[in-house]
Amino acid sequence: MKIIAHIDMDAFFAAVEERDRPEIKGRPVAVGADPAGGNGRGVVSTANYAARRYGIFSATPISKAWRLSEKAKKEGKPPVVFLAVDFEKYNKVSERIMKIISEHSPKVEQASVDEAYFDLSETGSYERAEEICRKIKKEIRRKENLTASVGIGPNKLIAKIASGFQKPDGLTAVKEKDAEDFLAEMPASALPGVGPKTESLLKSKGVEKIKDLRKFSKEELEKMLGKWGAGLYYKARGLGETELETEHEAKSIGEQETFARDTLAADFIFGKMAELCGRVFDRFRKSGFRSFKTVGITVRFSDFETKTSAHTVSEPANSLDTLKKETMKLLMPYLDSRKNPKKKIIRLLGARVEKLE
Ligand code: TTP
Ligand code: MG
Repeated sequence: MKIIAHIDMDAFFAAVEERDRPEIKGRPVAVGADPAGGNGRGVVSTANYAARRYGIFSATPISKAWRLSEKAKKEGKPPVVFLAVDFEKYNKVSERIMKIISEHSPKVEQASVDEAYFDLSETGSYERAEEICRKIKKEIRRKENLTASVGIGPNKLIAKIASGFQKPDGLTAVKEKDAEDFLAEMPASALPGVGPKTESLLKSKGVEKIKDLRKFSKEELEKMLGKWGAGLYYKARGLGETELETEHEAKSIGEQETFARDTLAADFIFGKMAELCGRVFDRFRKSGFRSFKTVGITVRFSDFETKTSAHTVSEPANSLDTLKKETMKLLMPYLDSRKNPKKKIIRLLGARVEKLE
């Protein structure tokens, strides 16, 4: 059983500043561009929860944030404390938080400065996974004096939506059997990738909630939204990726070779590609990695135009055969009109494997 967790720090930049400046405790805070007395350009990076009650959020124009603060002041409420962004400081805090998480999970994928996915499958139960998440939250509070919200689920999609479900300082676990119900009443925009544009298109088709999306077939969604629509079909049912992309996996092993003479002779090119695959596979075998999921090629034409293609296989692979087969499939279109309509001759070929585990 897969158990994936997602952690997201609460009002991250603002929370760090509040922690470091006891004098502003309890005040609304906006971290971002200089408001310059209402004439500032740029936007708010983030606002703490008190400032959010004034209508100030990430990406709110700083001039508007200033107006909202002035308005609050007139109403006798505390004005907003405006602070500049200190990336260096937040990055250091972020590193320490990631370290805490990695001490409790064998596999961590940092997704942004304040969020990460981590694998808790080894715990074997949701109860034990929750326990570990409570420990992580406690440790972050003790060591960094900050709060985080955590979600636990059968995949990254559910974990992420669950972490946002009870903010701030939340912990929400959604088991696989409950995932569909958990999503049903949420707005379609709760699904990652559904921005304002898609949202209004969906509304015009009568889709408000995630459960409304389930009335459409995969093909209908694809027609409506393009290739990406098929993904939404699965997301609406709570299905998502379970493999985390750790830095380890982001590594790749590749080989390339410039030909002695530029050519478009298929025999020669396929022969070279087979040779490159052999070299890549040799290094892969010696690397200690056990599988690869993505195969990629590079083609440089005689005019130095350089193209790359990659394909991710559905199951982790570990054979030279798969590597050869996939690179040949990627290579073929460069030998004919599909990707080489001007019949340009080739000067260099490369092959690589990625997403190593
Ligand atoms: P988020 O996790 O999206 O926001 P947050 O941590 O401030 O608040 P929440 O409690 O809702 O999670 O983003 C993390 C940090 O990234 C945020 O503190 C500031 C920065 N950020 C920007 O600079 N611009 C943006 O538009 C967003 C969304 C975030
Ligand atoms: Mg956050």
